[in-house]
Amino acid sequence: MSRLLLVSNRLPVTVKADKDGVSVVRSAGGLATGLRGPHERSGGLWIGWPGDVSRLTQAQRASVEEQLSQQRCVPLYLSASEVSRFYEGYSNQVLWPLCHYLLERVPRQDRDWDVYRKVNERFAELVASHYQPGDTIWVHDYQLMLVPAMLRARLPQARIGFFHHIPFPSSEIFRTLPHRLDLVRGLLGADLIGFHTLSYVRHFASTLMQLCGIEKVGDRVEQDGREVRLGAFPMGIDAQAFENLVREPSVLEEVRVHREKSAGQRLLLGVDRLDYTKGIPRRLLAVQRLLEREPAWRGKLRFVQVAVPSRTTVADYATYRERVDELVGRINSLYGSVHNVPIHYLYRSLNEKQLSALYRAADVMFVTPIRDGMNLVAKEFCAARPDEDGVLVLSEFAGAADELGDAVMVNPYDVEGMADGLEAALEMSEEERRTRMRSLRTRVKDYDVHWWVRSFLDTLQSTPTAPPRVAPQ
Ligand code: ADQ
Repeated sequence: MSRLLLVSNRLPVTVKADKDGVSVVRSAGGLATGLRGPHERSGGLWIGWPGDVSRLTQAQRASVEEQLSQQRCVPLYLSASEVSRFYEGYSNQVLWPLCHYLLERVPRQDRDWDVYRKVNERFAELVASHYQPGDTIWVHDYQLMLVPAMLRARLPQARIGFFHHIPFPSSEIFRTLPHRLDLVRGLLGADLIGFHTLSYVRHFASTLMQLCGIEKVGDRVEQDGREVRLGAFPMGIDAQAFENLVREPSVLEEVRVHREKSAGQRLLLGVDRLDYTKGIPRRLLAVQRLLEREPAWRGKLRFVQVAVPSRTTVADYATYRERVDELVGRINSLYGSVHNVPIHYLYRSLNEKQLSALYRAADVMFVTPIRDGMNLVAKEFCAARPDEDGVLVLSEFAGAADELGDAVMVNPYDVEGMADGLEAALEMSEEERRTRMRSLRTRVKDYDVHWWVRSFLDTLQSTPTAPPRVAPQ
């Protein structure tokens, strides 16, 4: 196995400082878990931003560096202005809404491109300085779309992969970006460009045909005498870990408490980052609509919506939060009683055990993003159901919909249709619930995060590297 250099905007760690000193704690996220094995086995490095360390003393900073290096992580520090313009600015206020088809959220002034380019350049420089011949480089996500070509310029022979974690939109959307061509050329520096679904591959292929004048693009394209491969690699989760968690006695005890609290009621669950792509307001409206048109369900539904605070310094997220708060208040005031309310809204993060207990206790999991690259929550819910019960209601605009065909599929733009889907889920027979859940679980377990890492890296390893350059005579 060749040495793996992983590159992502954030390192898979959190730096925690308290009176006892600083510690660098590994993150539990899907990407971190899936890549941990190959990262350690290959003796490679993970390069990225460790988060804000500006308040640390010199000595604390040195301790962070030491701990990072023990975990084979290489930090790239971002200044406050880079965080605001590269991360919050171009990445999260331009590329994020655009790739999720929300053109009206993209600022009219094209401001932060220069810093996006500059930070991508800094990443490429740092990666190149750690590169050894024979290494495999794997770059992740939309914050670093220019890095592959910047690396190719520095390391013509390197084997470079890129994975795009969010949707790649229709070429008609993508072409509205003033810097569309730079971004596409940035990606084409890679040997393999991976997406979650075939339709994202197709959108990228039509973008190439439209912007670069390439006549026909299949699963590979010629670029500067090199072959660039495109492929769909749907990301999975660590299914076994979720299954193990929900068999733990402490988790089962929490499941029992949730069920007791919902006695006589059905437990519906929503779990998301508080992000405008996740479709929380429309989901709330669908619950409201069901209560409005079917009085029999009033007092019988307990909808727990957990939203983890996210990108809180971006103005659009603050407005979105107010909208969700307002809707929850309105629905509860309309359909609550002195004894209970239909919506239980938690604005916080939960740990894995709390999350798994909720997944396992829920009757219906409501995952209704208006667009989502994949959506791992939908898969986590299935993995957490070894009892083979529970119904997944899933947006057809989540990448996961391609794989999880046994969910109750809904269009998140159709509130009435979502209320129908919710009702169908609530009324589904036990036999049908089990048949659907069994098949969902098979898919989630067979195509887990380890499969995803293996299939991407195997394909990348099999791509021909650039032919050696012949030095001029
Ligand atoms: P995200 O948009 O963050 O990821 P998702 O795939 O659902 O979306 O992953 C969210 C993760 O955060 C899940 O592992 C979930 O358990 C956790 N989480 C969510 N709410 C939580 C809460 N309240 N408390 C604790 N944990 C919570 C991006 C893309 C997705 C793509 C992934 C991976 O937007 O489409 O699936 O990357 O490629």
